[in-house]
Amino acid sequence: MRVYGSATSACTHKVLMVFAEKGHEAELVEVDVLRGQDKLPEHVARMPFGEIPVLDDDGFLLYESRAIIRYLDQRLPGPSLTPDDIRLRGLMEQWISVEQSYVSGPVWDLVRAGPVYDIIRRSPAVALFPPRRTTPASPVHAPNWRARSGCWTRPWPTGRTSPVRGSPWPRSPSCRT
Ligand SMILES: N[C@@H](CCC(=O)N[C@@H](CS)C(=O)NCC(=O)O)C(=O)O
Repeated sequence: MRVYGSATSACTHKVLMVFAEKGHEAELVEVDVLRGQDKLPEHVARMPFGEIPVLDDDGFLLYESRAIIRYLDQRLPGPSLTPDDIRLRGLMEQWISVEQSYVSGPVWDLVRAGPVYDIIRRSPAVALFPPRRTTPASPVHAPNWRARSGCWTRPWPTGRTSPVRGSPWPRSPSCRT
């Protein structure tokens, strides 16, 4: 199987980690986001939103990292990564949703509003498929929770203060330590 993605992309790592957990290898085809290669027609033909990663399973193309990891878990032999217990499965889905809603999405909003994305915007490839309009950076609700203790141990990916306005992250009310 082939993964169109990038060695520097967390969304790609997520997919490659599932391959590793299942004991399989994938061919990684580098699509350099910083050079706008994800906006080139050949990649947009695979992924209409012009992003990575995309899985190619013998001609069957699948995009959206969370769809891909669920597919691979069923498609590949090896230990199941999805719990049988309905409550544990509920918690798994909860954390997948939290990651999508409060981490990846807001982080990419920040990237799109920041200097790194200027490099992408200057890429000639981007003219072919303009990236999504950026929204003003809002505080990113991307705390690294200590699961289930109700205690945010690392308020922001960058440390104790918000990368946006330097605002401190409030302690969670249920934090006991
Ligand atoms: N919902 C997509 C998001 C993928 C995504 O954000 N990919 C990033 C790289 S990690 C990307 O391609 N960004 C380029 C852009 O937004 O222009 C998924 O989970 O696969």
